[in-house]
Amino acid sequence: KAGFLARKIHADMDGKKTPRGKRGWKTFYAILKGTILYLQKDEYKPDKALSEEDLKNAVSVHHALASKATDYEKRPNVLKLKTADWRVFLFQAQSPEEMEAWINKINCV
Ligand code: I3P
Repeated sequence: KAGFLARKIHADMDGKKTPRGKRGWKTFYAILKGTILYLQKDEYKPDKALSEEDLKNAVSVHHALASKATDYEKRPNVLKLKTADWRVFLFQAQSPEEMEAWINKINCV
């Protein structure tokens, strides 16, 4: 599964609220491959190697939980991802259908 997602980092690895200055929304081209959600700055190009930044932004969704972010009302089509290492991300999809598709794919990993 792949497509554009806007990401907001809500909590860091210790489960603590991500500090101000690092809480902004940023759009990525997301690709779910196996148990890894890759977040690339640019659209996927088969021949291009992943940059160091792409690798840093990659998230393991193994034992993670995705759900609709019902408590977040500022943007539509937002899902919440809680990872096994207690990070929390919000991801905004481009439609309600895309949001559902991402939630299902992530939870079926
Ligand atoms: C954040 C940025 C986010 C905002 C967040 C700010 O600032 O403006 O868009 O979240 O508010 O802290 P920065 O880019 O300096 O980290 P919303 O879009 O959800 O309002 P928050 O701290 O209340 O999450």
